[in-house]
Amino acid sequence: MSRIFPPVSLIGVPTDVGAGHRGARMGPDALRIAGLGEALAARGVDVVDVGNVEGPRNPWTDPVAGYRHLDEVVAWNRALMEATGAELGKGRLPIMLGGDHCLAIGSITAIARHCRETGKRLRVLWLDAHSDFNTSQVTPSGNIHGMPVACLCGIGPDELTRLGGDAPAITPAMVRQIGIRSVDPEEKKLIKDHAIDVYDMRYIDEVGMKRTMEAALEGVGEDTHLHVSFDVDFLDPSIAPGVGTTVPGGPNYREAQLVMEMIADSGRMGSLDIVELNPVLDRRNRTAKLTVDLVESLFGKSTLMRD
Ligand code: EXY
Ligand code: MN
Ligand code: MN
Ligand code: MN
Repeated sequence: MSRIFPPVSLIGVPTDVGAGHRGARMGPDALRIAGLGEALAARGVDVVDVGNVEGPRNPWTDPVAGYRHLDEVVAWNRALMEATGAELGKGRLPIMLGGDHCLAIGSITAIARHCRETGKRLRVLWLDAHSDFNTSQVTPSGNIHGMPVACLCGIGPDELTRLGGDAPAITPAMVRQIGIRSVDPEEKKLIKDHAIDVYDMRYIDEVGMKRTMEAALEGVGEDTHLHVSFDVDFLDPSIAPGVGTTVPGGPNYREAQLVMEMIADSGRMGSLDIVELNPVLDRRNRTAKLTVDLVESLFGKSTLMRD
């Protein structure tokens, strides 16, 4: 079944100001060198690479009041929010090439505004080893890539929670987290208090990835804008070593392919973050190449023989 996909805009976001390691700033070019644009074009997708968003250099300083590089994170996310909104306004599917996961604050703030304007219901699939729901009071690191979901749900500094004007940008009910296996103790309390739907690796072990995805995609329909925030550390480090915060025991290649193919089958993906790829920690760009392979499955490449 060859499906027509919306036109795509690649937006490079070369920053690691939210991370505890430097190097994710080279993620956009690693994905380009791995042939992301060419691979999608070969599938008949109309792809435009709009280049990179610009922002301040990484000052590489210690956290202040529980936030590392807050001003720089705000500047990058403000610029990305504008760039994401511009591509959505043209009816294109923005793919954010990260860069660390703090960038999801800017992309999802823009996507939530687009959904309000177009009357769509937003569903966020958060593919990650981490819940990214920390706050300045409980963070173990001060790294804002561990905080985007909390910020998007209105818990964080006004400069980030109100990036798009109103707060919260999204509600916890819009979020489904898949692949979670590393949550800090206080963060776990916040996740429970806000009733975020988390499909952790224990759940996936027990019920399998097919049933997990059926549950996470429950209720997704014609009126849904599905945003996929794909943190590459979602994957087991044995297949994806090129990330800054590896956690053993992630989904294997086939489970990851099934996740992407079931998202493609829904036909509702309207935007995608690809984050936390760190070429400094990779081996001959293999993690970027795997990521491209998985993104092709988001655009209809399938191992299904009955098509
Ligand atoms: N929970 C830890 C922290 O907040 O520092 C680790 C967060 C890693 C976040 C990466 C992007 O997924
Ligand atoms: Mn749209
Ligand atoms: Mn993350
Ligand atoms: Mn992560």
